[in-house]
Amino acid sequence: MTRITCPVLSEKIISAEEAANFIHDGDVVGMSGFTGSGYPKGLPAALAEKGKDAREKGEEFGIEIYTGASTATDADGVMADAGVIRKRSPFQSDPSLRKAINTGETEYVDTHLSHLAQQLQFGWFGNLDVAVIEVAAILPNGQLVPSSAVGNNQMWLDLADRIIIEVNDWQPRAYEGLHDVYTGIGVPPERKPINVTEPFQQIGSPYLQVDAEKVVGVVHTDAPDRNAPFKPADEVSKAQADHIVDFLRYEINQGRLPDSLFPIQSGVGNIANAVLVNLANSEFEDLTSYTEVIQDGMLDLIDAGKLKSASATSFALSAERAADFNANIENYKGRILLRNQDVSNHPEIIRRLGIIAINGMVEADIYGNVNSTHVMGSSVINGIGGSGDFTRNAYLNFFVSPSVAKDGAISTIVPFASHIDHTEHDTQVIVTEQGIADLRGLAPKKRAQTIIDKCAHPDYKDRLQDYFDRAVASNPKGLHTPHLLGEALSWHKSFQDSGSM
Ligand code: 0RQ
Repeated sequence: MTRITCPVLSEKIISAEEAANFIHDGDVVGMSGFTGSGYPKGLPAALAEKGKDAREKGEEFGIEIYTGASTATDADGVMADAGVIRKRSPFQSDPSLRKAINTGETEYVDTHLSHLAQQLQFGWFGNLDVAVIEVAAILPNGQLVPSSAVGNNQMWLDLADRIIIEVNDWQPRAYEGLHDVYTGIGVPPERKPINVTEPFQQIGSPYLQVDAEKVVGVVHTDAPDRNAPFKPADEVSKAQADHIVDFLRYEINQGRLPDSLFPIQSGVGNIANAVLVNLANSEFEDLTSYTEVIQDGMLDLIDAGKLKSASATSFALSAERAADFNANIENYKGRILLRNQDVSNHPEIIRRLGIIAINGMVEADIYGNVNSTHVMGSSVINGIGGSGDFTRNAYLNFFVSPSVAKDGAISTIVPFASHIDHTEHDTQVIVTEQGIADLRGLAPKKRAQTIIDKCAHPDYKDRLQDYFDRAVASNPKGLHTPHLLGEALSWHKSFQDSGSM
C-alpha cells in the first residue's frame, strides 16, 4: 500500500535523479540522518553522480551539508568519494568523509548536537536552500511520519526554501506515534522553559509539519539504515562496565542516587554499549533513559524489563536488532520516544532531570581534561557529538576508554591531552579497565594523583608519576596545576616519531 496518501504531495513524485536537479552548486542543504538512521537513501547517490558528471564536463558541483549527526557509506561516503561535500556539520563517522576532512578537502564544523538547529536559525551558516528529509509516510493531510531519527528535521523543513521528501518503505509504517516533535523553543529573548520534567513526557506532535508549497519533489526509496554491528564485549570493555556498575551501587549506598538511578545517557561506541549490557544483568530496576541514541543494549534493557522508558532522537542498532525492532515495533510504543535533537540534548532538561552521562573518550590527561575527537591532536575521528551537551549538564558524568590503544603503543592517560573537548571543570569520573577515578570535589593535584593511581596502565604508570612529581617539584611554590611545558606533549611526539609513546 502506498505510504504517500496526500493528494497534493503524491503529484510531486519524481526520481532521485530528477530531484537532484533542484540542488545547485554552492547550495546549503539540510539533510535528515543521525548515527546511521533516517538519512536519505536516494538523493546522496544521485548527488554523487551529479558531481561526477559536472567534473567530466569541467564544471563545479559542491554543496554544504548539515544533518542531525553521522549518516552512512551510502550517504556521506558516496558523496565524499565524489568530492561534492564542501562543508559539513555537526558530526560524522564515515571513513571517506573523515579522510576528506583530514586532508582539508571538506571543511568540518564540529558542533554540539543541541546547537546546530539554532545556529542555522540564527543565520550563522547562511540561507538554507534545500532540505532533504527521509520519512516513513506522508498522511492525507500532508503531515509527515518521521522514520528512525528525528534529528534536526523539523528545523530544516521550516528553514529551507525548497524541500525534497524521501519516503522509505524499509522503515516501518508503524512508526506513527513513536515521535515527539517540539517546535516551541523559539529564539531569545522570547524563550520560555521547555516543560520536560519527566524523561518520557510528551510535549510536541508525533508528526513533522511541512509547507506543501515548498516541496519540489517526493522520492520513493526502499533501503535499510546503516545498522553497523557492535563488537562483542571483551574483557577490557567488561571491566570498564563493571567499574561503572559498582560505582553506581556505591552512590546508592551513599544516598546520592535512588535504587532506580537517574535517567541514563549512553554515548556511541562499543564500551557504552557494554555498560548497557552490564546494567541489563544487574539488580537495578525501573531505570529510565534520557539520551540521544538508542543502541542494542538499550533495547536489551527494555526487553529484560529493567528499563521503563527511553527518550532519544535516533536509533543506532545492529542489523539483527533493527530487523527485530522493526518487526515488533508495537511492543516498544509507550517505552520509546524519539524527539528533535535540540530537545533530546537540551542543557536545561539534562540539568533538570539529573542525567547520568556515560561517553567514550580518546584520551584524558592527568588533570582530567578529555579529548573525545582527535588522534594526536590533529586528525579528527568522529566529532564531539552530544558528549558535551550531556557531560557539562549531567548530575554525574563518566568518560570511559581502555587504558591503552593500538596494542599498547598509546597510553590513553597522558600528561596533557593533545586536544580538549571537555575541560577539567566539567569531567567527574574517568574509567579505564584498570579502575575508576572519582574526581568530584578534588583540586587539580589530587585529581592527577587519583587518575594516575586508578586509571593508568601499569606500563605507563611510573612514567606518569615521574612526570607529575617533577612538574610539582619544578617550582618551589608548588603551583596550582603543575606542568612541564617542554614535555607536556612529548608522549604524542614520541608516538609520531617512533610509533610508540
Ligand atoms: O580505532 O577502530 O582503528 O581500532 O579509536 O576506539 O576503543 O573502540 O572506543 O568505539 O568507544 O570510540 C571516542 C571514538 C571512542 C567515541 C570514541 C582508537 C581505537 C579505535 C575507537 P580502531 P574504541 P569507542 C553521544 C556521544 C565522541 C562522540 C560522543 C566517539 C577507535 O566514543 O566518537 O561521545 N566519541 N558522542 O584504537 C589514537 C588514542 C585512541 C585511539 C582510541 N588515544 N589515540 N587512537 N583510539 N583511543 C553519541 C553521539 O554523539 C552521536
